[in-house]
Amino acid sequence: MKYLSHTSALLLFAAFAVCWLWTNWEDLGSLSTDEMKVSLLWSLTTFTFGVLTSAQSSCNTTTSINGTPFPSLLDVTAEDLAIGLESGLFTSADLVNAYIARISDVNDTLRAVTQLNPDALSIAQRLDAERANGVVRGPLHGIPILIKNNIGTNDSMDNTAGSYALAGAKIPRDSTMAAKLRKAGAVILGKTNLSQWANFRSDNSSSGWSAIGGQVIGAYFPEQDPSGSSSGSGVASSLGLAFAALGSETDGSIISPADASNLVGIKPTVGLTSRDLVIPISEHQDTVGPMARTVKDAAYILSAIAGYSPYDNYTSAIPFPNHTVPDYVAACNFSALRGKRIGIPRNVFDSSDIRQSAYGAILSTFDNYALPVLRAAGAIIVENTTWPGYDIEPVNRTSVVLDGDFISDLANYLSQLTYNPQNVTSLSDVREFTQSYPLEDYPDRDTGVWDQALDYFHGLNNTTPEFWGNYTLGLKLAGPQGITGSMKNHSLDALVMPTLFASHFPAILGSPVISVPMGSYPEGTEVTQNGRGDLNQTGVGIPFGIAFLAERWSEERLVGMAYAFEQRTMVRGRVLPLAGNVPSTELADVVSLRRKREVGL
Ligand SMILES: *[C@@H]1O[C@H](CO)[C@@H](O)[C@H](O)[C@H]1NC(C)=O
Ligand SMILES: *[C@@H]1O[C@H](CO)[C@@H](O)[C@H](O)[C@H]1NC(C)=O
Ligand SMILES: *[C@@H]1O[C@H](CO)[C@@H](O)[C@H](O)[C@H]1NC(C)=O
Ligand SMILES: *[C@@H]1O[C@H](CO)[C@@H](O)[C@H](O)[C@H]1NC(C)=O
Ligand SMILES: *[C@@H]1O[C@H](CO)[C@@H](O)[C@H](O)[C@H]1NC(C)=O
Ligand SMILES: *[C@@H]1O[C@H](CO)[C@@H](O)[C@H](O)[C@H]1NC(C)=O
Ligand SMILES: *[C@@H]1O[C@H](CO)[C@@H](O)[C@H](O)[C@H]1NC(C)=O
Ligand SMILES: *[C@@H]1O[C@H](CO)[C@@H](O)[C@H](O)[C@H]1NC(C)=O
Ligand SMILES: *[C@@H]1O[C@H](CO)[C@@H](O)[C@H](O)[C@H]1NC(C)=O
Ligand SMILES: *[C@@H]1O[C@H](CO)[C@@H](O)[C@H](O)[C@H]1NC(C)=O
Ligand SMILES: *[C@@H]1O[C@H](CO)[C@@H](O)[C@H](O)[C@H]1NC(C)=O
Ligand SMILES: CC(=O)N[C@H]1CO[C@H](CO)[C@@H](O)[C@@H]1O
Repeated sequence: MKYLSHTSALLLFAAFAVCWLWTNWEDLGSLSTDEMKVSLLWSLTTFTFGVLTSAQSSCNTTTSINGTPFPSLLDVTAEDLAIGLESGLFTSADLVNAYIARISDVNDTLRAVTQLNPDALSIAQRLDAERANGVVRGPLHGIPILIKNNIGTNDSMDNTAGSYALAGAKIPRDSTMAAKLRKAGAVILGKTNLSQWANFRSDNSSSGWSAIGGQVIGAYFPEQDPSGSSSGSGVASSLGLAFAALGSETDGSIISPADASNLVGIKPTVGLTSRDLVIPISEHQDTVGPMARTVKDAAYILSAIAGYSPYDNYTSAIPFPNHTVPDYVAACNFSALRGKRIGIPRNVFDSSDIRQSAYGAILSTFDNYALPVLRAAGAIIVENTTWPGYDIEPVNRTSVVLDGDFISDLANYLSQLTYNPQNVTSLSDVREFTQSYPLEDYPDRDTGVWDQALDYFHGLNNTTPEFWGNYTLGLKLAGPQGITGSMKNHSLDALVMPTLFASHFPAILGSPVISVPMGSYPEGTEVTQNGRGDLNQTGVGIPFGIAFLAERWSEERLVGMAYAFEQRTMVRGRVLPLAGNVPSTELADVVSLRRKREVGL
């Protein structure tokens, strides 16, 4: 951008000079030789000055080299990166080096990345060599991506969910997610910090805190709560510490940090993406999805990671023929909202209490900005498509399901470890370790969630009758009395609501949600803190999003609508992180260093 403005200045100057010569050409003929000399000298001087200032500014900027513009890593898209890689402007190795430098630019303050992949550079070099030989695996070839530190890789990196109980543990192979990313040519750059155990441990912790990774901080406000549990993935993707990141969601863990970090988050249908060798909470609710800066970038990633996995039988429910998945990138269509009937489940989020709280700004942005945009794009807004089930969900119903699953699914995950340094095989083992290992910050950060699972619901797991009773009740509430019921009754194509309130019913039903940036807290917003009182949850400039949701397997339709909304609003470009949190290293820095090294300077 900076470079372009210098180019424009130069072009303007040149045009001005041509005009001047054109209009003064005849006069020039009548001038004396001395006058002509002075005049030409003047033109030459100003022109040279123009060239020099322009050249100097383009040297000073970190976005171009000798006039060749580089895309800004804060906002670069998959398509920009592919063009740069294909044209040889930069290599995948340059990208890895640039992103590693950007990670260290903000490492000490934001703690978004827990671990770098020591093999990232050699993997990138191998992918560069493939490209040089004419092999391009796909649109993500050579593009660095970060993954949440609960998605397993069989390499030098740990897979810990932020817990010392799993430090050093090894898995038998790459998780399906990691394998699919590698197959698509993406470079797994590192692991992102997260709310420990995906926020399934303590009643007194904070989003984005883990014993191993420390506290992630959001980039848009001092001590901003990054939300969770894919907190590091959110901050890293938002600041361009990689092209994008993978998160995982059980109830809000992709869309909430996407909300707080001005990102697009896709929480896929449970079963569309494999949970194989992902440290679990709940097989009935967990899902892995992209957190990216644009809908199309998220769609590129979703296309790469979606699909059948022999290691996760929930993926065998994918309804598309022959283990294929839709082309989510092709679904990005500017006209996708035209004629669509979109409902609003007001009873889930609209109350005078919320309107009078700091969250009121979200509701007014939703009503006064987002809904008019949707209408102008041709959508038919169906007001108040209430979800009766939302108001009658019994207390602790969700806990019974998540606790029951966690007890069974964690034991199953631990049984697959090929190296288990702490010999933990059950939730009881993990609790015992956590309560006795000083760096786990117990008892200040308690183990309340596990205490409920093990003590209050003594004997629970996901085969017991109480589990099934609560699980099937949830499906009724979130389905016929919620998402699918309201869609059927009002012939809807989708539902929308502020992201902050959107996760719960899709979590229960296993249905998808896409969050897109919608705005940020305005001047005058009260600063409020998280439950623990150590992070700021609301404050001027903190971003928030709008969520698009529908029935299971409806991602293709939702991607279209989310894209159509994004293209008309482009909120991400207007809501900026605090300047001090933006990493300074850009591609041009890395490329010019490499070129100097190559010519032996
Ligand atoms: C992050 O900071 C820590 C402590 O200052 C340092 O040990 C580590 O190497 C840094 N990581 C990166 C990726 O720069
Ligand atoms: C997992 O990593 C180990 C150590 O590098 C290697 O020996 C093993 O073959 C890998 N497993 C698979 C399935 O790639
Ligand atoms: C997956 O396997 C479990 C246990 O064998 C079974 O109960 C469940 O119905 C299967 N799910 C799907 C989607 O096939
Ligand atoms: C699915 O695969 C089978 C066997 O390879 C093929 O005959 C059939 O045409 C495919 N169907 C679709 C819809 O692609
Ligand atoms: C929404 O519908 C419910 C039930 O039909 C009704 O009680 C409520 O007043 C409506 N709210 C709005 C904002 O229209
Ligand atoms: C785990 O078990 C192994 C084998 O029984 C043993 O050698 C090791 O000391 C145990 N580690 C811990 C932390 O208990
Ligand atoms: C919760 O954390 C806060 C902040 O560290 C601490 O002051 C408080 O004592 C903790 N509460 C419990 C019940 O441990
Ligand atoms: C929910 O669980 C907690 C324990 O975690 C318990 O104290 C509370 O009584 C339960 N509530 C209901 C309504 O069962
Ligand atoms: C689940 O609980 C049942 C009943 O208490 C028990 O028989 C079974 O072994 C448990 N299964 C697991 C995986 O813990
Ligand atoms: C849900 O679980 C609780 C606690 O175990 C149990 O008392 C209740 O009956 C269950 N509900 C259903 C609908 O099965
Ligand atoms: C919250 O924001 C205020 C004002 O910007 C700042 O002074 C404070 O350090 C932040 N953190 C907390 C935990 O209040
Ligand atoms: C790569 C990175 O940022 N790692 C940091 C994550 O947080 C821990 C704890 O604060 C640091 O020690 C790491 O350096």
